[in-house]
Amino acid sequence: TTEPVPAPLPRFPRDFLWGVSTSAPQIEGAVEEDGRGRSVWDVFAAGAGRIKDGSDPRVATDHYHRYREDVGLLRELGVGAYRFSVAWPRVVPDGDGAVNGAGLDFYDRLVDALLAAGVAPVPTLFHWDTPQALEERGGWLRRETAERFAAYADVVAGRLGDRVERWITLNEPAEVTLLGYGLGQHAPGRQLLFGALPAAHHQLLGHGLAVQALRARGATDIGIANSHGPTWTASASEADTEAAGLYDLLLNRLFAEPVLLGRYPDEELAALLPGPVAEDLKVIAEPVDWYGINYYQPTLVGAPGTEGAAGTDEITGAEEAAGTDFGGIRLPPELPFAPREIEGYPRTDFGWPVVPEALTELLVSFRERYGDRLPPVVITENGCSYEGTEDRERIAFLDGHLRALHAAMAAGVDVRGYFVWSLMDNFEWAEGYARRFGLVHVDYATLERTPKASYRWLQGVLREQARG
Ligand code: GBH
Repeated sequence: TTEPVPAPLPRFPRDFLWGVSTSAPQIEGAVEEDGRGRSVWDVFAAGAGRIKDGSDPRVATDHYHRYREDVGLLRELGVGAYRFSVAWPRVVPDGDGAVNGAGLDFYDRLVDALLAAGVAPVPTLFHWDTPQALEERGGWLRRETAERFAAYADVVAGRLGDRVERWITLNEPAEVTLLGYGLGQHAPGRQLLFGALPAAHHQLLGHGLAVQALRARGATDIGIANSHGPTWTASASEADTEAAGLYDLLLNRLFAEPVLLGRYPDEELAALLPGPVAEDLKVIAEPVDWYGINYYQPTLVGAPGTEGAAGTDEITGAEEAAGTDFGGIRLPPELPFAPREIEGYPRTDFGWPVVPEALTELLVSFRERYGDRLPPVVITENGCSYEGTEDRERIAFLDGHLRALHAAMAAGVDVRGYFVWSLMDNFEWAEGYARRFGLVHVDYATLERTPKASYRWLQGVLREQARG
């Protein structure tokens, strides 16, 4: 079959930052090597039935041993930047106390290899791998964890700060709160529902304290990577409008507004949070140099109830009582909102709707909501899961989202960079290795890396953008 020749992408600014993202627990493996401590994901995955394909992150893509090859793939791809995460339990095995020099050495080697390849390192300090020892003392439900996180941030900046310019504090505290502490479908597997809210506050506090620690080490280019997507309302009914508003509050505004505006979006909700909240907000609102957004899809939300709830099409009464299926996540029926199926768009292998224009909508709405309080934006993750190495669907996905991003920029949103999730197939959390988000295919039997069609495509885009 002859494929239509795709129209060239619009031109992005010369200094636009092009990158790809990964995270330590999803790629590194080597979980017991060189003094690394256990993370909540090691422990969670070891529990029966937690990971859908019965796998675990012990080997993952073996990046810890193969990072030189992976840096070669980055160089060949032609990206200007690589977003990876530093594993907290590699650097501070117990989360508190002794620093593991051998763990820091790995990131030191990685950063040097990246710089030698002409790729700017963009470390994220926390991508969900809390040291298990801290979790056993309450994890992010406790204030102490925020303080320990800042101490760890200081250690990493002390070692890498002479070569790293851009830093990211946290990845998606919303997911850790909801999936990890609220619903128990991610590590640490706690099912506290609204009792998970302290984990949101303490992560945000940890972010603010880490910004201060990085600044004290001279860092001038700091951001956070929050997950956001537009919330679409199922109908104009009062019940649906209220439910969608609450969802938007919890998944978008709760994590954006403390950072950008120095306040929580709702008084009642703020009253549920621990600590001297007003004082903490001053720390949380420590200015960032840019705001990172991970975008995957919009969410259509209505009031709970059976009608039209996502995944209920062919479901029996008993299954329905267990809740609705939300992109692989089971939501319990007692939540005050219910995601619905979005009809009329293609879907990824994961079942997530592909809606590029919702990225434009999201960015324009952020600009409208937050005005000049919104610093320059970087898309710190965007991508999709599809099988195979001739991944035309991934190319269409990325092409569509880059056009949507450009449209937001043309509409006046200051966007400085775009990172594809992910460089290579990896450990997709509770899904195990079954979902493939990579530009590079990984054969998990041999750990062989094979660039997919999308990798070649992006390589062409980057060459094209670099010209003229
Ligand atoms: C990110 O989280 C993570 O940062 C990254 O580690 C992970 O590998 C990657 O994305 C891919 O999952 O039912 O269609 O509405 C993603 C956060 C929140 C995105 C839930 C998808 C539900 C899809 N996700 N959302 S849908």
